[in-house]
Amino acid sequence: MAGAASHCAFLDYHGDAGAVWPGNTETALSETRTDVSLIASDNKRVIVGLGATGLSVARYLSSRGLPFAVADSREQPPGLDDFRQAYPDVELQLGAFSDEQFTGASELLVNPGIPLSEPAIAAAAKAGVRIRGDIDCFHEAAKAPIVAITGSNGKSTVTTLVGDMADRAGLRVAVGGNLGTPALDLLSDDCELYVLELSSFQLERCQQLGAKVATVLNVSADHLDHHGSMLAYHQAKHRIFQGCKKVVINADDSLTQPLVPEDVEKWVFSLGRSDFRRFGLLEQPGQRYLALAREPLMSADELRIAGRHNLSNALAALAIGAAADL
Ligand code: UMA
Repeated sequence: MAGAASHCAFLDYHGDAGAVWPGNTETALSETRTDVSLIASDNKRVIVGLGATGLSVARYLSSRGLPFAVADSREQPPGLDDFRQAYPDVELQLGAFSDEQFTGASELLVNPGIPLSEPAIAAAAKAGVRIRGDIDCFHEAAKAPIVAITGSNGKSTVTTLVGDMADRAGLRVAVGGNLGTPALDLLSDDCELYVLELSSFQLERCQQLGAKVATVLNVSADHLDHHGSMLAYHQAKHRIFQGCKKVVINADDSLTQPLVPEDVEKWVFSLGRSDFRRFGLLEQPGQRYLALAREPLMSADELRIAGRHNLSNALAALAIGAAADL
């Protein structure tokens, strides 16, 4: 059960585990800033931003008996009715964020739709509050391997293809993330493989992932209003490689090259020639094949998704499938 709002003293971590708003504790905060981060107890998690992700995080924390509160800067955020119905006793603060609201929390779980540069969140981070996202919760709970896919273009197509391939391979697979179902709502004890599409927004606040296979399909300028610069966007995307076991690289886009240790297994895809551990194109008289090394796998004409970009998407899915042992 989610904890209801607590009225115990702000620094009393032996009190009940209810969510606490530090609204009346400015004096205590300013006098004991160090103590606040030292006692970073488990009882002051705040979900920032409702929407589909916030609701999934609420369900996740609630299912584990972890107390939380919710803040959303809109008066009528998406998911409000569902939230109120499911968690009538959980503290919910609607309206503009303030620094005081967050600096006393132990952890903020921030919706991907909210930039981390939001002043109240930035102030909390500066004050030592842990900032995470739904994908961190997913990582700590998921028992099955994760295939993690990001990129500026094609990530939904490739995620869907890999999900279908895993399904055809007979695995109990769950597909979602930025695509459709929020990652936390996919969690299930009998799942054998998770295939996640992840956005740069989700990745920039993700502290751990540990995917079995991770890939950045391609990188071109996107969401720069959110990230502030191409460098920050690129860095966010590459957080997908944190702790991964195998990587899939697009040889046609140098911005996808990960900085990972030598011993991390690497698979490659390219619209150029196929090679060892490289899915590519094999030209034969009158025919072009998607291929691995010298082995033709299927005729490019048989592909039901049209366009050169989809040839690349299909090759990416094949490389990910091979890396994932499908
Ligand atoms: N909010 C605030 N303050 C703000 C901004 C937002 O409080 O300044 C609140 C909103 O009131 C709302 C919540 O935060 O309650 C954000 O809602 P949302 O609808 O933006 O987010 P979710 O419903 O949680 O959807 C998110 C993803 N949205 C974004 O990243 C913007 C969805 O991706 C994703 O499918 C979903 O989680 C499940 O994982 C959508 C998307 O557009 C499809 N993604 C971008 C893309 O693909 O390019 C990244």
